[in-house]
Formats: sequence, C-alpha cells, structure tokens
Amino acid sequence: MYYNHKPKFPDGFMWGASSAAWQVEGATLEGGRTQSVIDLNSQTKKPYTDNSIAADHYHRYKEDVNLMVECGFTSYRFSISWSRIIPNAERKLNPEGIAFYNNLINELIAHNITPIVTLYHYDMPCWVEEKYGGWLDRHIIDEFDYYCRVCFEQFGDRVKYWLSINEQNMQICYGDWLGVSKNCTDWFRQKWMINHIMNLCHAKAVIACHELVEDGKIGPVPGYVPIYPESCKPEDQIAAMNAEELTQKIWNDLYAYGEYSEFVKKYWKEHEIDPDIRPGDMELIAQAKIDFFALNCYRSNVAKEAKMGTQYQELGLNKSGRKGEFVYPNYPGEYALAPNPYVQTTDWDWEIDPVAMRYMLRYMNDHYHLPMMITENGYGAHESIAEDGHVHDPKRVDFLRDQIYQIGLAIEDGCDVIAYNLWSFTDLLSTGNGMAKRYGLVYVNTTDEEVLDLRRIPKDSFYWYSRLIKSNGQDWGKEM
Ligand code: BGP
Repeated sequence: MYYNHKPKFPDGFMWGASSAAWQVEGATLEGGRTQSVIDLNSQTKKPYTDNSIAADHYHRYKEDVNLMVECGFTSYRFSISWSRIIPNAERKLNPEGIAFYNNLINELIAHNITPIVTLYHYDMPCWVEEKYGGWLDRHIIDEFDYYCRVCFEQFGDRVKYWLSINEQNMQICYGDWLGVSKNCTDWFRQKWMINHIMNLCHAKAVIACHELVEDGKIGPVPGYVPIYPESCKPEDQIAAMNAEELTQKIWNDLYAYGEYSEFVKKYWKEHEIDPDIRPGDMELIAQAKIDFFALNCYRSNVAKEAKMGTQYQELGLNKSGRKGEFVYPNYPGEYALAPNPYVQTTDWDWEIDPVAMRYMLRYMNDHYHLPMMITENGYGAHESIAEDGHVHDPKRVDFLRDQIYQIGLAIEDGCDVIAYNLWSFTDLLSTGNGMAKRYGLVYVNTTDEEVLDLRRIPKDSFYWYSRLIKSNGQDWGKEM
C-alpha cells in the first residue's frame, strides 16, 4: 500500500481497543458470578482452552489499564457480564460484580479514557436459559430490560456511550457457532423469531438508555463484511445484493429505520416463516432511535450467482487455523461466496482487505447518515515470544496501518467517524480457537495446553499504535 498524503483525523477522535467480558475476564465462578451459556460453549471447543481464566483481566484490570495509559488510549470498549451483575433468577444484584465494573470504569476515567460499554456480547446467563429455555421465550425481553436498566442506573453517571447487542446478525447467521441455536428444533424458521426477540431487547435497551442516562448515547454493533460481486455479470451483482441483505442489511435497516424492510418481509413470505410479531412490537421498535452505529469489520466477501437447481452447500468456517479450510457456501437462487484473488488471507482464511473498511464506512454513511465508531478490527495470528524476549508482529502492524489509513480516507470522503477501537488490547480468547488465535497489542503469556504466568508483554504493534494515536493519526511509523 502506498500513501501519498496523511489524512486528518478530527480533534477528539477516540483511539483505543476492544474486548468482551467472557473472552478477557476469566474468574467465571469468582466474585459471585455464575456461569453463562458461552462459558459452557467454550468448554466444548477442544483442543482449545476454555474461558475460565482467559486473560485474567478480572484480577489484572489495573495493570491492563496502566498499559492502556502508556499506549495513549482515549477510549476502551468492553462488555459487562450479565451473570456477574445478576447471578440468579431472583434478580438480586451482585455487589462484587458491580464493584468490579465500578472500579474498572473509575480507573479508566481517572486516566481520561472514555468507557464504551457493550451490554450483551454473546453471554446469556445459564439461569436465564434454564428458566426460559433460551432465546425463544419472550420473557427474555423483560429480563434483559431489567438487566440493562440496572447497568444504566449503576454506571450511567459515568458511562455515556452504550452498545446494545454485539453482532446480532452474526448470532443469527452462525447460530450454532455462537450458541444461540441451542434448544431450537427448526433453526431455519425459529432464528427469525429469535431475531425478532433480539430486536425487541435492543429496542428496550435504546429506550431505557435515553430515559435513564443523562446525555447517554447508544447504538447497535453489527458485524459488517463488505460484499463485492465476483464479476460485472449483472447476476453476480444481484447475488452480492442478496448476500448483503441476508447477512447485514436486514439488521441495519431495522436499527436505523425502526421497521422491517420489504426484502425481509418477502423472504419470510416465500419461505413460510412467521417471526411472531405481536401487537405493540413494531411501535416499540419504531420508538428506539439509535444515536450511532458501532461497527465490527475484519474482512470482506465476494459473491456470485447461485443458479436454482445447483447443489446447496452450507458455509463452513475455518476452525483450525490451517489455511484453505474455509468452505464457500452455495445458496441456490440467492448467492454463492467465492475466493477473492486480489487479497491475501490470514491462517483462518479471513481476507486481509483494508479497502473494505473504507467501503463499509462509505456504504453505511450513504444509507443511514449516522455517526459511526469502529468497535472491532484486527489481525488474528499464531504467535509466541521470540528468543529476544519480545513479540514481533510486523504483519499486524501492516494490517492496522493499512486499515486505519482507509478510515482516514473515509473521513476525508465525508464519513462521520468518532472512534477506532481495534480488537484486541491484550490477547484474549478467540470465539472458537482459545489462545491459539491471538489479536492483542499486548501478549498474554499462557497457552491452550498450559496455564503460564499470564504476564503482559507489549508487542511491536503496541509501540507502533502508541505513536500513531499519540499524534492523533499523523505518525505512521514510516515514510509516506
Ligand atoms: C467478532 C466478535 C468478537 C471476536 C472477533 C474475532 O465477531 O465480536 O467476540 O472474537 O469476532 O473472532 P474470532 O475470535 O473468532 O477470531
């Protein structure tokens, strides 16, 4: 990538990183926390370690915040663990859990780091699941509303940026992988009921935030994967549009406009799907006006025509970290995905495509005209400590430089971007690959096979990022 000028980032642009409670905290059964469904899910992903220790952030949050300060962070996006706040069905609050987040928030604020807090990042408490059998029961909407209100009441005096549900679209698209499809007998149809229930949870969170948090702002967190047509064949373009609808636009339209799009209504009709929309639901959704979009973007996709009558093929994620194991899906009559010959890939076959970042920001700006913040973007890799005691991650530096540069170009294009929070600050557990797939600016000394001393070692990318953010996006670390 060649840079011919330095784009300007706005004053007050927030620079930081991201995490999720279940992937970073550990201490899953400490401090009054009870188990969540994703804890159990993580135990089944062998040969990878589970999340019982993770990066041990629960015990080392002060050390972690000190490192953020050293790096120059002005924001930190993390999630609250529902079962740490409300550990059981009696709805009794857990003072130790509340104290943990109060301490973390106070520590951040004391160092001028703005907390950006996700309410739900894949971690439904086991007690909710036991009581209601999972996401299909509408009682969850009230439980979630209660939990969100507790968070707003406890932390809303200091936390002004809130995020509702992390990657609802991905949870619906990859239900098995993220544990949402548990207890479903007909996932193809029931996922749309669950999706509707999640939309109602999201709407309740938005409404409660505006009611309870003075100057509070809240937005959803879609997982965004730009989709390019494989060729200029018109049918490939329609396939790309279908893929875009079925993996992200359906969700974003609802968040922004407060109603289901004609596309999804037609899709339900064609497939005889009843999402179980009840009187009053759409009024509630319409009332929930979001303040911004928080966007997670790692990679891009290529779509091509999938003719009717061709063989159905489900998408297969690369779960091993051995290149070439991703299975491209074929959904007859809708779309197929294909490799992109113009980009490199990671060991998990994720496309390394910085332009996707600019594409996403332009697309979202054009469609929704709302401020945006990046809440995830990063490079997952196999890594270890080098003989000199450091961790050298030149590919991550290249990845981040190229991605952030494209954000700068999107800002020049007119996009209102207010923050960049990469994934992740310390190494933490991957959704399916334990510690084998590392994303951190800071190495955490532990492995899937053995729990080591968990000491923190800033990687080369930490120092590179630090220079960039302390100069508000001017010091790129090499000649431009
Ligand atoms: C996002 C999730 C994160 C995170 C990231 C990387 O979709 O919001 O929780 O894990 O992806 O994914 P993975 O850990 O599978 O590489």
